[in-house]
Amino acid sequence: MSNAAKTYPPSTEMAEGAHVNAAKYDAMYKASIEDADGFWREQAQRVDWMTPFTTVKDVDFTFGQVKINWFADGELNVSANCIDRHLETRSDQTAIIWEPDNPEEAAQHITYKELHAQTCKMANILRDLGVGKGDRVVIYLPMIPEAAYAMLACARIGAIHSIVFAGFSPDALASRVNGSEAKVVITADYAPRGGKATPLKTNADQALLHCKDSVKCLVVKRTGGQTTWTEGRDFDYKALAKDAADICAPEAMNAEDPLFILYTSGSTGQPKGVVHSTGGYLVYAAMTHEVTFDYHDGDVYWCTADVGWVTGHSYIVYGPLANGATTLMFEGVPTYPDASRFWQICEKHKVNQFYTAPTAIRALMGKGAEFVEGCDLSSLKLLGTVGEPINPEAWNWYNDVVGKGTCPIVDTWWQTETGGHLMTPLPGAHATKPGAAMKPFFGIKPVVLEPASGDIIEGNGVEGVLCIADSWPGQMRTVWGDHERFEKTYFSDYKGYYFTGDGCRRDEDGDYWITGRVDDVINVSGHRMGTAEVESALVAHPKVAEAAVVGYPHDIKGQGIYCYVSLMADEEPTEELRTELRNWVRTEIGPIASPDLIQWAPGLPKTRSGKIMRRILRKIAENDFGALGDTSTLAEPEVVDELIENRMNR
Ligand code: 6R9
Repeated sequence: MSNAAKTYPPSTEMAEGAHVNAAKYDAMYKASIEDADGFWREQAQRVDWMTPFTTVKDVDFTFGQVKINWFADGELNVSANCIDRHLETRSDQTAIIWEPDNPEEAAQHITYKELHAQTCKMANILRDLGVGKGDRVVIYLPMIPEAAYAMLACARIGAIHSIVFAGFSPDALASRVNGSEAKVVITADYAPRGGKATPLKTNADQALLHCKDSVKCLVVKRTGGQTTWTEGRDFDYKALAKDAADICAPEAMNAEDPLFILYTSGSTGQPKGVVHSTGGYLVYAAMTHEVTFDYHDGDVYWCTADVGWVTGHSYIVYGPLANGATTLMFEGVPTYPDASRFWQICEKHKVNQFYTAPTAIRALMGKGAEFVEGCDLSSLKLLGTVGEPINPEAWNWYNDVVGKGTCPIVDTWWQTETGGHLMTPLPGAHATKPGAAMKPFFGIKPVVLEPASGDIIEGNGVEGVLCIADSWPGQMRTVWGDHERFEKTYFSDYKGYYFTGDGCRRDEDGDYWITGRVDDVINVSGHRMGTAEVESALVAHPKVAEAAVVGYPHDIKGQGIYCYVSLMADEEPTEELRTELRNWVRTEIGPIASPDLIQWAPGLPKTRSGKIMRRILRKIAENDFGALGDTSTLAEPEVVDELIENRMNR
């Protein structure tokens, strides 16, 4: 990418009307770094406190004694902040617009008053099922309003939710129910998506076979389709909601009490439970939602993510609702019934801010501009992207075809761990460049480090690994049940810093570009996947002796999953076995982990100490084997020639 990328300055209208313009950004950023306490003390007033805090920040990034506390002696309730405090002025305003999978089915407009009643009902039902403050609840739901009610109901009674993406397998669900020792799983009979319906309850039934008998199952009947029922364990949500009281007093929670756990992939081992706090998280989600998307009262805002991912937590539910926004929730997929669905919805609900992922943009770009051009997109004011680096071609299409050159694009870089945006251009303050995350958000101190030495690289026109030098309120607090793993993952490689796992470039102008993961995490359609997870699924198959998994460039998904598989002696490498392995991984983890390419590997390139040389496997998968680099430490160099000869990505 050239350093002289084209830049798109904010329009005069944006610069004048936005919450933050260039001068304000500079002054606020300076204040946020020089006086973090003062800055966040003021920003924390955007939420209502039941007990005001006296201390703001109490943080130590020293490996071995990491602690992160924000507003630690304050008390608040997230559900009351997202609902109750708006009732005086917004009770009849739409809080959630729900657009079902099937466009023939009616959309729902849920007002703040209704959201209050539904959340209270759900909260009372959970209490009746024995859930109390600090207990865990796993949510395994499609994109239906009940997902938001469930999240807010947990927050209301002080229970900690852990959402499992509805596309995950029964095995993945079971391991998260057990890992968090949840008391209740909330699921639906079926999950309609793209005209098909996933039998979620059947998946939950299978998962619960591997969980404690005491775990209860609350079932939202979305389609009314047939399911099996275990009396005493399964409860019909809609039947219970009819009689449940629609008021429920919100619990006073400490700012540092966990709000939720969200499992995410890392470079080693099984997914870890990222823990987010109540106070700091909400302040940060609310502020970033308002400022990054320049959300104004009366706007209709739509984030296309699933609530199973962090983006859905912060930018469908908590951030927007804390701000009293109207947030759209979509059950379906961008290409059903056809590739104009997103734009139909924008037209139908007069969406003002639209936030999606590069993989969706690329897929829709491939279908042609005519699907966009038939729709009236004049309501759009701003576009956003998240999840992976966006290639300039997709950025330009988004800008020209969707935004008609009049909508700023905010390319928001952040992570499950960060709770909210860490780097993004602000629409009224910064010029944008296709593919750049541009500027740090308030309070964020990015540092670029030399990968090997960990030395700080100063100046512009430089590249290295990206760390953050100090805490921000939305930062994760720990790994559920394993604080040591938290410290080791994020604070041990580069002492004194939070290590993001991403590489980055600071260009000649001092603007930031994320270059992708520097660890063994791959990004498939914006979904994080640890190569170790796919490998351990593969080697769990009786015919597989060894497996190594790497990412390779994929036109639509960003990265595809490339597997090198060594079979047990006497096993035949057949097409049927390939299909079997693909299906195996889908059932072990979920369809998003489905291998794209499986290469039979009689041997894997290893060092003499037995370490698989992934660098070489990555190059072969990228079809870039001319540049294999140093292979002198290989135990058997000839296995490389064999792998190149039979490579799958030509
Ligand atoms: C929010 C979310 C985090 C990883 C992150 C990075 C990649 C996310 C990006 C981006 C370039 C962006 N990523 N946003 N890369 N530009 N705007 O996606 O969280 O699922 O935890 O993934 O995604 O590699 O480290 P999560």
